[in-house]
Amino acid sequence: MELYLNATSPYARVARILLMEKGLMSKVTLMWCDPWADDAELLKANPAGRVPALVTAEGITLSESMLLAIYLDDAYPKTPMLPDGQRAQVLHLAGLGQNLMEAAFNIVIARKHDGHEADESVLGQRRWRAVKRLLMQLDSELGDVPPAVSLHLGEITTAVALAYLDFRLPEVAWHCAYPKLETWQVGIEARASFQQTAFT
Ligand SMILES: N[C@@H](CCC(=O)N[C@@H](CS)C(=O)NCC(=O)O)C(=O)O
Repeated sequence: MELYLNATSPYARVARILLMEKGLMSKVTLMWCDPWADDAELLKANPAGRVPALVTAEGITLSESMLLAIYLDDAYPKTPMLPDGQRAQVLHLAGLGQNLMEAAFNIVIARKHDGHEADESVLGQRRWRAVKRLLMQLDSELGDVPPAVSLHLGEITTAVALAYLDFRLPEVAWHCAYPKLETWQVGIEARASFQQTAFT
């Protein structure tokens, strides 16, 4: 398999962590690229020009981090990331994490193109309200959950989204507002798959 990625994409980090947690890294070549530069090889793998993109061992191209997760669990069932019997709960958490990632990413991209004034636009304010509501909900759901023994897609997506906030929007300072959520996050971030994929 080939995984197209860069070091700053939260979506690509989710895909890489999935591969690591499932013990599949020896089957994957990491194809580092700049998705913003219309990289020709990336465009072949994903005409949208977005990372992550995965080329399967059979040469089938896949995009969208959540779809990659579904494919990987189906093709390589060992260490499932969408375990049977917990699927609704896992997908629920993955949705919250993905929405947090999306809101934060859109704030960052809007700022990159239009400056910090973008935060004041109708869409910018809507994104910020979403970030605040999602953090509150994640704290209420995860604040008392003990650190995971084996990770699932919901935990990976949420922990990467929180790490992305620290990386790109540290002013959110969610650690102070939600110390119990911070304890949960610290437990997940201690894992080798998170340590080895830290944002740079
Ligand atoms: N929904 C997609 C989002 C992927 C995405 O937005 N990736 C960004 C990097 S964080 C990208 O490649 N952006 C380049 C572009 O939009 O042209 C997923 O879950 O994989």
